Formats: sequence, structure tokens, C-alpha cells
Amino acid sequence: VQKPRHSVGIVGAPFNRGQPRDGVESGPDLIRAAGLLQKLTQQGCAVKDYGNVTCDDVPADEPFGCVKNPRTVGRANEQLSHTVATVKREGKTCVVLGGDHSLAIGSIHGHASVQGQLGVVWVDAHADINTPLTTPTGNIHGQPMSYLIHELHSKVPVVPNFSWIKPCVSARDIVYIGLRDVDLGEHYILKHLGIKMFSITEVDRLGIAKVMEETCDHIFSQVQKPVHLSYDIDALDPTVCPATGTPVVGGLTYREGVYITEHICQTGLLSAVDMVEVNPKCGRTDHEVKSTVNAAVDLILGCFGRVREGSHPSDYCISQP
Ligand code: 4U7
Ligand code: MN
Ligand code: MN
Ligand code: MN
Repeated sequence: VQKPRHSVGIVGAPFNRGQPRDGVESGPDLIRAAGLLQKLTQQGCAVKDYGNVTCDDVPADEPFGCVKNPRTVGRANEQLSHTVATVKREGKTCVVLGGDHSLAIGSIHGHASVQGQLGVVWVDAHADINTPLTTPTGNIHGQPMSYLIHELHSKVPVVPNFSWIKPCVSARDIVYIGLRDVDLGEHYILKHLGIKMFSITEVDRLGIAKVMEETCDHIFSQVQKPVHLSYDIDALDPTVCPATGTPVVGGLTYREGVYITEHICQTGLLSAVDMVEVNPKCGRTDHEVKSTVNAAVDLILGCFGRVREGSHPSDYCISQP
């Protein structure tokens, strides 16, 4: 009997109150229905499904300033933080299936509560670093990083049901990949804090292989640390992944997207993954939904040892004539 290559814990986070569109709450079950657990098992992983975290609406959830659904999003993330902490304490690599990207608050918080200092690789068309004061939309899926970064603590007011959150990530431990729709306030924050980013322009200039080398050089420059990969499906081009709430033209190719996961897997330090913003109701056809869900599955498989050249078990023998 071979030792499993990876021990994986799956958590569904069907959050949808971090943004205005219906449908994103179906992401976890759709990704499971596309065979994620079976495929991970086939490629030699030990997989445990922790089910879905509940995210019931808090009644009379009035906006806080312009921040929408604060109590619902805050409470759901507190639950998720506890669940992710459990998965990490059980020694597994945690995969959180979204749901909108507000779930990164609970996912990263819970991860850091067990592992301490993390490297965060954020793959997205967007920076999701608006504060409750800079947000142009009030949607919390555009804000998760602002609640988590030590250096922004004094700039972020305490939102109702967010008082449990302790900033747990340092600006120098973050790398962004794929950015192409960044708000004014976000760009100021990124530059002011000197956060490492590879916008889609740098992906064009350097190529994805160099981007990933430099990403790992940056994340591991002082010490090796566990990596949290937060993957927004809208990082990929909308021709590949159209079924998402905030598509932006000119994104990563499927191949670049998968290469990111293969490279992070190779470090041996991947400790948690978020796969977020798959929204079947934003697909115009069944084909668009399938293409988006299948890409999400392939990205997760790439995180856990799938290589495109193919592979074989170490005890494999070909038959003799
Ligand atoms: B996603 C936006 F203004 N920046 O804050 C905002 F453009 O998780 C979009 O990356 C956020 O999909 C997108 O609402 C959030 C907007
Ligand atoms: Mn608590
Ligand atoms: Mn995005
Ligand atoms: Mn995002």
C-alpha cells in the first residue's frame, strides 16, 4: 500500500452575500458534481469532505456605511475560520470551494490561526483589497485582503460581526498574479505597502514560468512558510471561464492558469487553496457553465500533483509478451 501523495480536506463555502448576484452559492456542489473528489482520489490523494459551512442570512442586516450585508458575511466567515482551523489541525491541505471571494477572510484567518505566518498567492483579475472606506461598490468580495493585512489595520473600521478578525498576513508575504481591474484606492494601497504584483502585463512580459519563479523567490525570501493559494476563477480569460460574476477581458489562458497550480504544488508547501466565484447563473449556455466548472476542477487537480505529461504509480509494470 502506497502512502497518499496528499491528504486533502474539502470544505464548501456557499457564500453569496459578498456580492449582488445569485448563483455563486451553487459553486461548491457543482465542483463536487464534476467529480473533484473521485479525481483527486484517482490521482493518489486521501480525501475527506467536511461538507458545507452554513451561511444563513442575518435578519435586518443594514449596510455599514456602504458595506453590504456585513453581519451575514462576518458571521459566515467566523464559522468558516473555525472549520478551516479544524482541517489544518487534522493535518490536511484545506480546499475551500466558493462561493464568493469574501470567504477568503475566514479561510485565511482560520489557516493562519493554526499555521502562523503564511505566504499568500492571490490569483485574480482583481486585487480585492478595498477597505470599507475605499470600496466603490460596497461588495465585501472586493475587500477581503483589507481585513487580513497587519499594515492596513489602522485604516479599517470595525464592521459589525467582524470584531473576531485579527489581521494575520504581512504585506511582504503577498503576491498577486493576473491583475487587470484595480480600483484607484486599491492601486494606492498596493503601491504604498509595496505589495508584490504580477499584473497581466507582467505575465505578457515575463511569461508565466518566470512569474512563478519570482513569486516563489519573493514568498520564500526570508523563510519557508506554508502557502495559501486564493484562486478567483475570473483570473482566467472569460472565453475559458465565462460563468463568473465579474468577468474581465484579457485574462490568463487555461495553460497559464494550470501552470500556476503545478508550480505551487512543486514547492511542497501548499497548505490551503480557495477556488471561488464560479457562478452558473452567469453562464449563458450549459457549455459555458461546464467549461468554467471543469477549469476550476483542473486547477485544483494541478494543486495536488496532476501533471499534464501524464504519470504512473511507482510500482507500475508494463506487461511482457
Ligand atoms: B472578486 C470591485 F469595484 N473592485 O471592489 C469591487 F470593480 O472577488 C470588484 O475579485 C471586485 O471577483 C471583484 O467591487 C471581486 C469593483
Ligand atoms: Mn469564535
Ligand atoms: Mn475577481
Ligand atoms: Mn476575487
